[in-house]
Amino acid sequence: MTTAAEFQIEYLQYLQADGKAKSDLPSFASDETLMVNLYKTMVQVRAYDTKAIALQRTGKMGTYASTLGQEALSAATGAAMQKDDVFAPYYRDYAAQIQRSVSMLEIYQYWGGDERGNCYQNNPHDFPMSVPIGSQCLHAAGAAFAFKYRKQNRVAVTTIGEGGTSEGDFYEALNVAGAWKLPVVFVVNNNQWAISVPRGSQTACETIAQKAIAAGFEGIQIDGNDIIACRKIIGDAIDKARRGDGPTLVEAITYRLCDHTTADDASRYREDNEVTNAQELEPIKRTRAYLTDVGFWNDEKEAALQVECKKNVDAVVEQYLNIEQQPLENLFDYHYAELPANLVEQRQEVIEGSL
Ligand SMILES: Cc1ncc(C[n+]2csc(CCOP(=O)(O)OP(=O)(O)O)c2C)c(N)n1
Repeated sequence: MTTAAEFQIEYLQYLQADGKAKSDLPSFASDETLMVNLYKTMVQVRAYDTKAIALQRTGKMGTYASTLGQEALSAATGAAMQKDDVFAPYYRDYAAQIQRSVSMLEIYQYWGGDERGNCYQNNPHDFPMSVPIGSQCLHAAGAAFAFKYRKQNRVAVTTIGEGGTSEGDFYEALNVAGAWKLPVVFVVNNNQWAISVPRGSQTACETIAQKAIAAGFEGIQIDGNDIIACRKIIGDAIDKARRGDGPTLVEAITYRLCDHTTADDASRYREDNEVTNAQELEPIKRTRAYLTDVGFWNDEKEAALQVECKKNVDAVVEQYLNIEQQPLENLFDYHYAELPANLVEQRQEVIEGSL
């Protein structure tokens, strides 16, 4: 017998848990503005995220999906994209969305059950965050096909959890991306849990990254708590797609430090010590240690940033709580370009108060 095919999956980490560099860093790691902005985005999102949970707990928001502990991956994804690219995110990518001019208010509105939050005022191209798991990968592949067909120099980026990579939609998107060499990047947030299903029971695949190999393109695994590895590899994958060299799958190893959503209680299915251990690896502490080490950051700057982030969030909360409510019939207004006759009837009944 001979070997029909061979492959290997590379793993990349630059920053260790203590923020010290493991190997030579890419040149952007010494760009103070770039690195500090990434950090600021992460800290802002954490403040925003903490407040969202408080709003839900006090009955002022519907179910909310926290991004706690996964901020580096999302911040790097947003920073690596260009304005004209298209983002098809799942529901933990606030750090990327905010950098792409989606407002914190719009995200609060969305989770508050207000569909106007999905109609981004300052970003007409990106997709709303996808809750139907896996569907966003097909949207991204479709957008990437359009870019290629129109000969536009744009890239589609999509994000998904590791559990979502068991979905048919995910494999179909990968297949077409590989077959047509589309300018698309698949970023997998492997946060170890899909609600209560652990990574080990999710798939027999040794890595999620190798799923790309079956579709004929490169998959790479990175430390998703390492802002430098995330920015470097996602940036390279986007550049590659833009050059016409096809798709990439980036599997980022993170940990979901939060419950799945506010409707979940993760303490019922995972051990406390697993979470405590994962906290040691979390990205904000690590990035701050790096920035402090290289002289870009200090306690004074941190204190000022915390005040600024809180002020920003308070202002958004104020707007959110005072936003004009939608009329009930609005329930019917966002699903169809043209409402079917039976729903037109029901909508009227809601207006008349008879439903
Ligand atoms: C098509 C579909 N099936 C099931 C669900 C219910 N559901 C919501 S989140 C989730 C788990 C997703 O886990 P993962 O993809 O690992 O992402 P994570 O939430 O952990 O970031 C499931 C099964 C859904 N939203 N859509």
